[in-house]
Amino acid sequence: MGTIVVLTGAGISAESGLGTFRDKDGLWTKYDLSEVATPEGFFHNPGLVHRFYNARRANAAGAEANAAHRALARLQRDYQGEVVLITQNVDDLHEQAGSTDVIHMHGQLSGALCADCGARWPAPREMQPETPCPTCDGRARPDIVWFGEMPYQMERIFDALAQADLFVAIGTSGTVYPAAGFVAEAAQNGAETLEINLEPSGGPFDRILTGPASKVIADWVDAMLSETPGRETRA
Ligand code: BJW
Repeated sequence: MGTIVVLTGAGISAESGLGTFRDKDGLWTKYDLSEVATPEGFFHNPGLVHRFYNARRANAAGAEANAAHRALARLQRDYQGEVVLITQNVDDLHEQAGSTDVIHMHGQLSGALCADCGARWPAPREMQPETPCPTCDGRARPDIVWFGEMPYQMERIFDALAQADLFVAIGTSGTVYPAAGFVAEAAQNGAETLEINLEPSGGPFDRILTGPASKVIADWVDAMLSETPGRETRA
């Protein structure tokens, strides 16, 4: 028992048909990240950025949670200790699988944010440069954390990393900070660290399980729940 902190990345949604960023055929092989994932890119060409995120929103709307998302929801529900779920993903597949209180540190496709007054509201299916902020009539942007911006809920994340007995990174290449630094932070605080990935990212983990998330996470969750016999509430 204890506190498990799980960090997920694009790899967990890959088997749901959502592309990763840095794999072969990943999004950053087709788009220039400085054009679509920075505030400067948005101010320079808001139409391009809206088209990029409108397409991502449409893809995500058609995607279904996979066995990996469902296994993590089962862990959150049945594990007797605390499970803190942090995702870098902007889709809602963890929630679709039944997870609650997910920390979306890089924002969500379902949200809109005013670039002028900071108001937030549910994103329409399609946003355009002309989409007005309902509060101040200013410029609407996707509620996504771009390069150079501060990820969300960092205080809560660092509190969780300080409490962690086990830190697990799933399907993330460990190239984007601050998320890439969580493993070192958790280890420094005394947590055991585990990576689950198709292939090792090269990060400083104590243990690594390789293979597709849908299979490896389901097996790992089974093992975690069977370590505390009699405490699992559902088969
Ligand atoms: C599978 C699988 C399967 C595939 N099963 N696995 C120099 C040094 C250090 C830092 C910086 C620096 N220069 C600039 C920075 C900071 C910058 C940064 O880190 N840059 C690096 C590129 C160097 N970071 C920032 O600007 C962040 N803000 C910030 O730092 O604020 C200051 C701060 C200071 C101190 C404390 C706190 C804050 C903001 C970063 C915003 C990232 N935004 C993006 C795009 C927006 C979201 C979106 O459009 O979706 O977020 S970039 C993109 O990368 C996206 C992702 O969330 C993020 C991480 O990607 P992820 O998830 O790891 O995906 P991939 O594709 O890289 O990897 C997929 C993995 O899955 C692979 O490992 C596969 O093997 C695996 N896989 N199939 C299991 N079936």
